[in-house]
Amino acid sequence: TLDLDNIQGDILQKKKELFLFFSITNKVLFKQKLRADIKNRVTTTTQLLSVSHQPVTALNVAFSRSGLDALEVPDMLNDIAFSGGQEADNAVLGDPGTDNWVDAFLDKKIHGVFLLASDTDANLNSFLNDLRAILQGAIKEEYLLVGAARPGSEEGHEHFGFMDGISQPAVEGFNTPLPGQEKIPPGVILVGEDEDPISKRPEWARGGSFLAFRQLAQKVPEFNRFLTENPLLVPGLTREQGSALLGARMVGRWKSGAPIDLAPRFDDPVLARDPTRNNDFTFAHPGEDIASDQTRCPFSAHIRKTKPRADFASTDREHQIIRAGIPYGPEVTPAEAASNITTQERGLAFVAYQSSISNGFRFLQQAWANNPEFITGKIDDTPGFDPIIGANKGQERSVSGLDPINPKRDFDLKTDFVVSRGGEYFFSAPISALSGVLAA
Ligand code: N7H
Repeated sequence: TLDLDNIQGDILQKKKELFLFFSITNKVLFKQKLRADIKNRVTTTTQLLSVSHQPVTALNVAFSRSGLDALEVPDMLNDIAFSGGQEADNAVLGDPGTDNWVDAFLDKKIHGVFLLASDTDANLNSFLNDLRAILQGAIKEEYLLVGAARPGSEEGHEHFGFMDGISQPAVEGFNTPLPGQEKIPPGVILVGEDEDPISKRPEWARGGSFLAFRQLAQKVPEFNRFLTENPLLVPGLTREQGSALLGARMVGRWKSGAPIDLAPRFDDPVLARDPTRNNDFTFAHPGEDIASDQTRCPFSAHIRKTKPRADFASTDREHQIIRAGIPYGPEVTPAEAASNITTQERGLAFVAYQSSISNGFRFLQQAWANNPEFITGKIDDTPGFDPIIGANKGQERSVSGLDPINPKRDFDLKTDFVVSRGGEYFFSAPISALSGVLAA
C-alpha cells in the first residue's frame, strides 16, 4: 500500500500557484530549516484527498541534481536525465539552443523549487512572506514565476482556450478510475513503488517522484490568426466553424474539452462536462480502420501523439505522466488581438510527474511529439509533428491529417505556437527525507 502521508501532494486544480526557484547559500542553516520548519508545512497526499483536510495554502518542495549536490547527498537516483539537468537536454527536447531560455535555468544555478498553491493571492502572499522569513540567509531566490487560473469562464482553460486537466492516469492504490481512465501501477509515477522501471533506488527515495518543469510560452494571437486564416472547408460548416474545427483537430479536443473522437464535427459542451463520458474513448471504432481513418481524430493531434490509446495500447503504460501545470502571464490585450502579435509573455508553467524522466516527459516530447513518423503503423508514414508542442529546433514543422476531407494534405507550420523558455528537472522527495537524508 502507498504511504500517502509520506507522498507530497501537488494540487491539480488550483487558482493561484507560485514557483520559487532557489539556490542554497547556507547549507547548514537550510538543512536545519528544512527539518524544523519546512517539513511540517509540506502538504501530504492524504491532506489533499479530503477537502476538509486541505490546507489554505499548499506547499511542496523539490530538488535538482545540483541541489542534492549542494546538500552533499551523493546518492544516485539513477535517472540519467535528472543527473544531467534539463539544460543538457535542450537539443533532445527540440529547443533551438538555449538563447531563449530564462537565464535562471542555465548553468545548473537552480538547486530547488518551492511550489505554493492557494485560492487567493492574499493567502499565497502571506505564506510566501512566512517562507521567506524562515529561509532568510539560507537561500537565494533565483527566479519567481507566478501562475494563475484564467479569469471567469476561462478558469481551467489554458491560454489557447482549451480546457485542460481532464485526462490523467489513475494510480493503483490511490484513485478509482473513471470510464476511459487508464489504471497504472504506482511505480510509473512514484520511485521505488510497484513496477518502477528502475530497480536500484536508495531506500529513502521511495514514494518520491521526478518533477519535470518547463516554462512554455504560448503565442496566442499568432495561433488564433493561424486558425482564422486556415478554416477547414468542410461541407456544412461556416468559415468560423471550420477555424474552430482546425483548432480542435490540432489538440484532439474542443475548447470545451469534448474529445473530437466522440464529437468529430461540432463541439458538445454537455459531453465535455460529463466526467463519466469526456475521457471514455480509445480512437478505435467498430467498422472504422484505426490505421487509416482520420475522419474523427488526426494521428498527429496533441492528445493522440502524447497518449495514443488503442493505437499503441500494449506499451504506453510506462510512458504516462501526471500533469499539474498552470497558466502564467496576462490575458491577451486588445492591442495584441488586433495586431495578431504577442507582446507580453504568457503560457503554461508545465509540470509533469513520473518515476523516470526518460520514459515520461522527455520520451513524450522527443520520441512522440517531435517525431514526424509517430504514430507508426499508419497508412501515412509521416503523420508529422505534434502541432501544439512539437518542436524542430525552431525550423518549420510539417503536420498532416488535420484536414478531414484530405488527410494527406500537409500543413507547414512556419512558427511555433508553443516556445520553450527552458526549465529544470527536480526530485519531489518523500516527506520523510526532508528531515532524514536531505537534512542530515
Ligand atoms: Fe498537453 N493544449 O492546450 O493544447 N494538453 N499541452 N502536453 N497533454 C492536453 O486531456 C497543451 C504538453 C499531454 O490522456 C490537453 O487533460 C498545451 C507537454 C498529455 O488523452 C490540452 C501545452 C506534454 C495529455 C493540452 C501542453 C503534454 C495532454 C487536453 C503547452 C508532454 C493527456 C486536456 C503549452 C511532453 C492526453 C486533457 C490524454 C493533454 C494542451 C504541453 C502532454 C488542451 C497548450 C509539454 C499526456
